[in-house]
Amino acid sequence: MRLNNLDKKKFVKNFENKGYILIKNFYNKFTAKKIKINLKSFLEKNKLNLKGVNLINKKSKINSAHNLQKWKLLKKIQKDNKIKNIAKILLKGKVKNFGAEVFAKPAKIGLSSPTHQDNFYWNVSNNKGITFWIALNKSNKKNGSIFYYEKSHKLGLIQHVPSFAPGSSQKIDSVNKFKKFKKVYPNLKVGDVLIHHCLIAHGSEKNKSKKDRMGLTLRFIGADSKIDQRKKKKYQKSLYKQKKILN
Ligand SMILES: O=C(O)CCC(=O)C(=O)O
Repeated sequence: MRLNNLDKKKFVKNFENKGYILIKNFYNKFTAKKIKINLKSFLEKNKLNLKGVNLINKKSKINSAHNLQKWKLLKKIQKDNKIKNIAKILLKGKVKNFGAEVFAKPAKIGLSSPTHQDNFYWNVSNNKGITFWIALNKSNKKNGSIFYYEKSHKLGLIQHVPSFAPGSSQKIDSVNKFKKFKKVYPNLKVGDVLIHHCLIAHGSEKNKSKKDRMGLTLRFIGADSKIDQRKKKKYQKSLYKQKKILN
């Protein structure tokens, strides 16, 4: 995507106002399909010894995987200027790669992600962080698309509580806070990309439909961003406690 100065201003303004932005046809269908086939094959081969993977249905189906470092194609995608330039525009300067995840959400059994803000997990001190959510299947309200509370990033960081939900350990306890915010379920075609602010409240519902709903996420933070170690320790303690209770 090429943006001239005027488009850039509009693009950033839109993102900053709503807390997310949709870029249609970011990847053509052919490229998106290639990414999906390659990722699925990596996941199938490695699902039993991959760190941070959530399996369902007697461990045969992946719901989500939170550490894709060993996936060879990932580095290429992360370094692609098409992605990086947009991250630099939205974060207004140099950026650091902050990992990648897949939310595979298989048909009929895909789990929900409770409402949360990414920065409650990330602990980035200046709230300078974004996620690219790349649609590898069509995604809509029926098959558990991501939802956003539009403009909710303007509330700042909100207290979370343990969710005990696999793959999404913290949640905002009451969504009453968002009564005045519009809840949107963007409709995505294969290759479309959503980009969201690390403070926007978002989540997704179960996939009860017959269609898989796979999204690959790439995360970036500002090159000058620091991780708040005190908050990170608190978060890790909560994770550890939840794991102990669940096991
Ligand atoms: O894809 C989903 O269901 C949830 C994704 C999510 O929470 C995220 O990208 O931060």
